[in-house]
Amino acid sequence: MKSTLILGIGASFLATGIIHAQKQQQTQQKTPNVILIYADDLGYGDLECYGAKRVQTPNVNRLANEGIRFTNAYATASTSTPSRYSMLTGEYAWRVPGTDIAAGNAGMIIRPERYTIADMFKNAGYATAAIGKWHLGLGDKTGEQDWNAPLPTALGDLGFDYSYIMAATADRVPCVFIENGKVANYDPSAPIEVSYEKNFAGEPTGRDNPELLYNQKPSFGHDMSIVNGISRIGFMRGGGKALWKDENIADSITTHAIDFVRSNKGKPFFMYFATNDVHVPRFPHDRFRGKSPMGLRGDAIAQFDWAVGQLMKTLDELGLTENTLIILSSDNGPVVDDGYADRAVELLGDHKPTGPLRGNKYSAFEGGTRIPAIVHWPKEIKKATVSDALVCQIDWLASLAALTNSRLPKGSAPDSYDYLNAWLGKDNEGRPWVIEQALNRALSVRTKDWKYIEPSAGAPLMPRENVETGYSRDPQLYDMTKEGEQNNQALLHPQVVYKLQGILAGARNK
Ligand code: NG6
Ligand code: CA
Repeated sequence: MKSTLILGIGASFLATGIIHAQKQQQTQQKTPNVILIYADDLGYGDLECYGAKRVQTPNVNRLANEGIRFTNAYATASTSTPSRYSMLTGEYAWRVPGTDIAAGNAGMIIRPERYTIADMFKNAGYATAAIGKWHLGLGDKTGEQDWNAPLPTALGDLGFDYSYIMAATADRVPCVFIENGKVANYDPSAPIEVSYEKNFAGEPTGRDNPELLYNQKPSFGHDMSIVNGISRIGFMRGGGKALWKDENIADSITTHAIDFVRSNKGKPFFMYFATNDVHVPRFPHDRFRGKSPMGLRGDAIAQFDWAVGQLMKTLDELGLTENTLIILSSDNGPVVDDGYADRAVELLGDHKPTGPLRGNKYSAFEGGTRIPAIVHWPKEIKKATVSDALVCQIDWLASLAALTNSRLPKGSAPDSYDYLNAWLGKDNEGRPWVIEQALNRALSVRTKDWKYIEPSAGAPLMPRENVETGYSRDPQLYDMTKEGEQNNQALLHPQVVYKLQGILAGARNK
């Protein structure tokens, strides 16, 4: 009797202990949820908290006011595919052939065996998702996808439990969402065919049938298949009910992101939320038309901000805001005319998409790769901090692995280092150097004081985009403590050039 009583008390004590521990785990779950909000072509000067005056971005302002805003944060490249490749794998894209701007029918660029940031989170017990723009290929081989069947190589192989993505960009076919490796809302009455080589017999194109372009016309390029009254890059036929409507892309991906958060509110989750905004064709929903005096480009920024607000609202409602680490950034710098006649140039006014920086998307100059970056994690970081630390997206993998106490497999993420303290505002230095990749694969290296751009072939101007590339056959050295990239000082400081060339050579030969 006595012993039973003791046993009974012991058991109930034990049970209370377990319940208590479970509760604690729920309320004090140590490792936070992680959301990467990855905008497309959003520039250093495109947000109010970075000085924009002609567009309002209240939801991003909130993240900056409650978190850390970085002034020296970098994407690894000035275009999408290499930036995303590097960010998700922790390996510089310039080490790997076939990582330049991908066609919509490219095969999967990140091979299934490669360790990704999603693998890391999955192994750490997180639910994982990729939602929005993908642009890293799908299926086993370029051009050989059967879009009417499950794709053999998709994001499930890369550590993402759930995915709802656009295969490439909004201006590239196929114009359908892919959910867990299958076309979403697949329409069996309209089988999908895709080619980047030739048109399908009898199908109209933007070049031959401009009268069919009822939503937007190209300013250059983008004159192949017509979907939703907008001509694109590449040819496609079919799709039917599965074809997206450009005005609903932000709504679709935001809704799927919210659903993912809601259905995983009880466990830690990692979500890569990659918006289509503000890439071309810019075609925001009617609700955002006229939100800025800058026309569709400004309205697309407002739409991006709205999507951020919807996510925040969901986290607030679920009580998850406090322990969710949000990193908001962009894949590369901005460009104003990227090939559609959306009046972005005419309506720009005195808005400066790159803020004070020279160059744009595609460039070796800072405008190509220095991007907005904001970190929000109320539980751990100081409010309204501005950090000048030198940081790069290549380090997200190793830094977030440190956060989750993950050990990375040998040989994985070779270029990613743990700069968690810099990303959380606890270290104001960050990296000793950052490497930036331009469209022509020229590399630059930035230190706190200097920027070196290696010599490369290529025109100094992309005339259609009106973009200064920063390409030159001469080595370029700029003093970053003063005027930015204005006066080439390479001849004045040969020893600095030598040192920075050494950093590049060291990274290349690693
Ligand atoms: C360019 C496209 C541009 C954009 C870019 C990729 C033309 C004329 N230009 O080739 O519109 O799609 O590729 O942008 O086709 S990125 O942000 O995805 O890298
Ligand atoms: Ca981009």
